[in-house]
Amino acid sequence: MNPKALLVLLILALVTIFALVCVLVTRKEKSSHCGAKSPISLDRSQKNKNMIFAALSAEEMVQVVKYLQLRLPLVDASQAVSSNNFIHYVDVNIPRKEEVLKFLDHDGPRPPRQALAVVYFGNQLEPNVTEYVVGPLPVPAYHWDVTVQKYGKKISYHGRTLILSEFGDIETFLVEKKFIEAPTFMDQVFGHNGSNFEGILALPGGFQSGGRYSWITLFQNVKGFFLHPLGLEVLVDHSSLNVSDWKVPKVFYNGQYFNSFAELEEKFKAKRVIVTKVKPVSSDGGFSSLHPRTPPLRSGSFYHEPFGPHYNVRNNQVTTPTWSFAFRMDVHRGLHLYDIRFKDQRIVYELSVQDAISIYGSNSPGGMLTRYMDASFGMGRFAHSLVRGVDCPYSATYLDAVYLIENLKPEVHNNSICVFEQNTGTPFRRHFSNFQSVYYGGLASSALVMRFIVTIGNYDYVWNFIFHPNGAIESKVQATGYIISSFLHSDGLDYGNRVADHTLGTIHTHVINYRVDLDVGGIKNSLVANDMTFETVNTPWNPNHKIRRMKLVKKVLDTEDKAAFRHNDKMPRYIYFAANSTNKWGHKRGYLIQMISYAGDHLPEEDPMERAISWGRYKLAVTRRKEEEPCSTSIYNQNDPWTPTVAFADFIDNETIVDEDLVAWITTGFLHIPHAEDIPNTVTLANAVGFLLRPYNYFDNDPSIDSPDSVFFTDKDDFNSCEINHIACLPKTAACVPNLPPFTYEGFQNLSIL
Ligand SMILES: *[C@@H]1O[C@H](CO)[C@@H](O)[C@H](O)[C@H]1NC(C)=O
Ligand SMILES: *[C@@H]1O[C@H](CO)[C@@H](O)[C@H](O)[C@H]1NC(C)=O
Ligand SMILES: *[C@@H]1O[C@H](CO)[C@@H](O)[C@H](O)[C@H]1NC(C)=O
Ligand SMILES: *[C@@H]1O[C@H](CO)[C@@H](O)[C@H](O)[C@H]1NC(C)=O
Ligand SMILES: *[C@@H]1O[C@H](CO)[C@@H](O)[C@H](O)[C@H]1NC(C)=O
Ligand SMILES: *[C@@H]1O[C@H](CO)[C@@H](O)[C@H](O)[C@H]1NC(C)=O
Ligand SMILES: *[C@@H]1O[C@H](CO)[C@@H](O)[C@H](O)[C@H]1NC(C)=O
Ligand SMILES: [Cu+2]
Repeated sequence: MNPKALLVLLILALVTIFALVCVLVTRKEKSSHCGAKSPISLDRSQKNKNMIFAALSAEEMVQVVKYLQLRLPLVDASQAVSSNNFIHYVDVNIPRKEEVLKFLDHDGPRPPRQALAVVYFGNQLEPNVTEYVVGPLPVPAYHWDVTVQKYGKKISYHGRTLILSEFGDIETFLVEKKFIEAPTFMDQVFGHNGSNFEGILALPGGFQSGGRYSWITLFQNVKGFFLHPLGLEVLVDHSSLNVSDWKVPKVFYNGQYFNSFAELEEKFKAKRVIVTKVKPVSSDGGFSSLHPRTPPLRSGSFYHEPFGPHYNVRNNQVTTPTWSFAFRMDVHRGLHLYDIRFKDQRIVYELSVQDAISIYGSNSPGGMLTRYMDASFGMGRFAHSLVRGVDCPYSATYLDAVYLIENLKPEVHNNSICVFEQNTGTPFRRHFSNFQSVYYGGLASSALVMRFIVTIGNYDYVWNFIFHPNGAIESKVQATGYIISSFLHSDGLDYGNRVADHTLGTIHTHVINYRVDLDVGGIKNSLVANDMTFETVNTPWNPNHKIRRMKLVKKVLDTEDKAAFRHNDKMPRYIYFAANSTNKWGHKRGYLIQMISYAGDHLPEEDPMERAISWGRYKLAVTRRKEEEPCSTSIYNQNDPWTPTVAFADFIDNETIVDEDLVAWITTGFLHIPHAEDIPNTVTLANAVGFLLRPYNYFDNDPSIDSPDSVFFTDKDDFNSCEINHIACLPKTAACVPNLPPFTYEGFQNLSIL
């Protein structure tokens, strides 16, 4: 063989070997996925005990429905109208705290598992709402009417929530019976054809118990319709359970009021109506469209967990090396967290969202009457599937929630809760030293986040519960989505900013209430305030000099009245739940409540419906915990706020709160004056409020010093080596292939379109 050919062969062989090696090496790298296994062991026996807090499973819901259907005269809830008897919803009924603690902490018996089933009895002489406890699950044998025991009175039927069929009936009523009374007006002004309107309902309806008088504001039926008001609003009297009795007592158009559509038609024909025509927009909504206006760039960053997640989720239990808690989704109030422990010590027995209300101002009737209480619509029920990589980090853990409401069948909300670890890219703590000696010590900020997002009509609320490495718990809610608008006319600018040709972004508040049942070092706590003052004293070493010396002010707030801080009250800057025990330094172990809020005023107290939202009076109120006071409000307050089923103000009756089981009711919120940049959507940035629960002499030092993620090295150390500094390992370990599942989304499946 000639040497040239040999050389060619040799080169070919080498190339082949090289190629093979390359393939093998890349294969090997491809298969080296990042640590998939969670390092957290779940063997602590506590875990399954916390199923006591779990939401009902779909099977349990089905059992409750079956049981009740056999015993009560009910129709299928998915087909029901208000004049029927039907199961409105089924949720879990959490046992009394005393029983739960006996079971969790003292090997007491497991309390029976029970459901709460709420039945609307519309088909009887005196319609009512009845709440039943149904148990024991999984095979129910009893149902008890607990309504009067729970609320101290019956729930009147006119306080019932609006069911989907009622919304549908109102639409049909308007389109089929009312709009046609003004055919010329509807055609010439709006080109109305029976399906190009969309409406929203202002609640509560009217001014006194018993009525349902709702203003419906009409919009162009396009994407983001909330921003396309037409100037037409209709008052519907839907008080009667018989749709044939419904009426339209008033019609509003462009600043003018009419007694009926017939009158509007007549005056329009006589040219006595001032008309402002709105140009129809395309079905994507034009300026309200969320469709990207720029082609996508392949960019963006995502969270990377080279070592796999540092948390574990099993059933209804979340565990990290330091934190653990149980959770459940409540159909009306969203996520409830229970038995929150740091290093195995319970800090919070329950942390739950109570309500989110929005009160509006406008020169249009619907806008000026709107006082929404979102719990009545359902902050769990309307928590839909989350979108990977946008709503939560791509690699987050996604959990399903199941609800049974206005249906006989449970409804699964796929991937509607997410859990993830968040590195915010800032130091949680750090110190650089070139004083005395040279070193660096720090800890990256890394927190565990649990999130769900609720969309009730126009708004999206992002609810976050965040667990920090120093034992702090953060609760944060962000608002985004569409604003609701009014038709811009006359003195509209007194009620907001103009954001489009005919659109007024109306002023409103977002006010949010949480219940926090803290158990700091045991269930018995006291509330203590620390603040500062300046005192004027002579300097001890020279009486000729005076100094203004800063000093601590300490106070035990010993009654409910002293522990209720009204919205505009000055509040001590440090306010904490104190245990009866002390830390190593002799201080009462405590947890501070620190609020982040820019709340507007909730509603003047002389307003006849104010008691229904009287939790809004107080930015913080601490009360003695009572089993009969589980919530600051009720879902029936929305439609009958004049005779509220639950009035929070009644909880504050000046009981002593020293060494008692205490609950903190925290109100936070913001005033929203919509502006051009709320179009098309409000951004979450800065529209974020909440509170922190922070240790205050609870520990003997900052527990984040024990974090295995801490970094420390001196000038003498080989800080480039993995052994000395775990951050140095990152480039190597993080070269693994992230375990990203394919993008899927099931949030549009089995969805009822509102
Ligand atoms: C409500 O109606 C149910 C079903 O008819 C009945 O059992 C219950 O006693 C009523 N409640 C009150 C308070 O009248
Ligand atoms: C009514 O008008 C809208 C918008 O122009 C159109 O999309 C829709 O198909 C029309 N509906 C009927 C029933 O004509
Ligand atoms: C509803 O009201 C209409 C008219 O007032 C009446 O004819 C009808 O019988 C009522 N229906 C029921 C179910 O009461
Ligand atoms: C939608 O309904 C079907 C049939 O009832 C069910 O198999 C499926 O799991 C549901 N999907 C979701 C996301 O709930
Ligand atoms: C819901 O989500 C889980 C993963 O979280 C997935 O396995 C399942 O197929 C999804 N769909 C349904 C209908 O449950
Ligand atoms: C609080 O501690 C004191 C002193 O140790 C004790 O006498 C008292 O009983 C304790 N109170 C409660 C409610 O545990
Ligand atoms: C509340 O109770 C305290 C002491 O228990 C008492 O001094 C005060 O007058 C009471 N306040 C009201 C408004 O009753
Ligand atoms: Cu807003």
